[in-house]
Amino acid sequence: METFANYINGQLVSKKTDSYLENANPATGEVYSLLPDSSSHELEEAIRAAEKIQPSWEAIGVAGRGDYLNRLADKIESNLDLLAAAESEDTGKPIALAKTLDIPRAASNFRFFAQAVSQFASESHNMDNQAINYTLRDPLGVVGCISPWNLPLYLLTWKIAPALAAGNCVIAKPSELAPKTAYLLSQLCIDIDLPKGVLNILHGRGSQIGRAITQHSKIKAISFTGGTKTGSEIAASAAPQFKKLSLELGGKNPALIFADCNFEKTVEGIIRASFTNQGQVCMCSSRLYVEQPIYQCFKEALIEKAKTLSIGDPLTDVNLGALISKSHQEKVLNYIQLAKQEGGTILCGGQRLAPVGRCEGGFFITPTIIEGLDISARVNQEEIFGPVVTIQPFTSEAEALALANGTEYGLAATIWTENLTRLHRLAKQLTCGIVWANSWMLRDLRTPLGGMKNSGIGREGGWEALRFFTEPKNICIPY
Ligand code: TXE
Repeated sequence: METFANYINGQLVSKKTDSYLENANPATGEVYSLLPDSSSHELEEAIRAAEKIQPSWEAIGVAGRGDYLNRLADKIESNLDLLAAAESEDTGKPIALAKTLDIPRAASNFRFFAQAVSQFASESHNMDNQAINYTLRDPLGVVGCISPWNLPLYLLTWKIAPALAAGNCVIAKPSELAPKTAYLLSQLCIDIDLPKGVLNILHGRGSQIGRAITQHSKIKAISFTGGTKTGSEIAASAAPQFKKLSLELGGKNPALIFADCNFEKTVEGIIRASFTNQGQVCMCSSRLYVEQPIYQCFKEALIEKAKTLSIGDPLTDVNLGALISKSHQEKVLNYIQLAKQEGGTILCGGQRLAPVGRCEGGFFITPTIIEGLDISARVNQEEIFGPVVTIQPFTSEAEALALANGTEYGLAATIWTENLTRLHRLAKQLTCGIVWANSWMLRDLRTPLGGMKNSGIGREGGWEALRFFTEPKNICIPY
């Protein structure tokens, strides 16, 4: 059995007591590793180390910090196979996806922010020739980064890279459901001699170590990606201390498909947007709205394509792997049952799958398309976070827009049309943080990423992330 350790003050620290959590491989259902069930004791140690080193981490300047981040990126790239295999083992995702998306993106996160911080500038304002104002942007000190299980290393590094680049020291908590690549990252930090205490990685339960991080008075900001319910708990516990908060939460993302779309390209795009990573990406499309004239043929083409998707052992060449856990599989299956009770028709999929062989005990669900549900149905309102989409026709642009905006979430939307004027018109009116036209998950790391309404507050990416992880101070000097 593999046993992971925390990374505190530059060292791998095993728990002294026997309080460890079990970690399963979702593709087989078997427990294969143990992780520390950390508590406030470990947190205090990590905060002491982070506070001690922070002034010198800030003092080495952007070039010095960028150098460390670039070295981490190099290490991630040279360990691509190891990290991709670990991510697949921990999450059940196809290894090819980990190799082409998760791990390369983790390296890019470090490279991007190493460079971005060297260009990060503050404004100055000439005040009618009376005075000059300029803004200093200092690091916050010690910050907390809490990340989920769906894109483990990708999202962990998306937070720690800008935090470190801006001169902060970090207490990071990866998801207890997918801790392995974070543990491997600590080893890479040791390999590059990252100064002790700059980054600390504490494993364990959200309700214990996660909560302790959000409540600790020495932690000045929390960057969190995860479920909306958890986000609201974090907001409530951080508010009395006026901590800075960036919350990237759930989504119920619409796809608006117009009759003038590029049909083939749209079918391909919607399949990818719906089922990548078993639908466990907060940006995944989950509500498909199709213009009436092409509804029937689009639906048929989509079902046909969904049925060709291969699903099974993530170490083989498959389109879909396993869902993260047994309880998550149950949750998704319950939503499929609920869809039937709410009057929906399952057009394809909707079943638990038990592949023969090694993955017999894994948590698989076939790609599912559901028709006939009203916008008010719970299945159309609540985040399912699995390979499940609903499909419905619309007859006018106004109706499409009302449906798209008709949930409490506001993360991402896609619009599929060749009409540029319509595209601009709709994009402006959608109440969400990101709109993709004729594409999905095309990501430029300079752009703001985040959601409106129950999808969170704040934005990550580019200058937004560097602004979040710094405190602006205005200096006013009369001429
Ligand atoms: O996420 P949690 P869960 C959605 C998705 C999923 C649902 C629940 O719908 O079904 O959330 O998933 C830590 N204080 N998303 O329960 O609990 C936790 O340990 C501090 C959307 O797995 O939000 C983990 O590290 N931290 C999503 C992280 O929060 C706490 C990605 C996320 O876990 C905590 C994942 C607490 N009180 C799930 N409780 C997205 N937006 O991409 C938990 N944590």
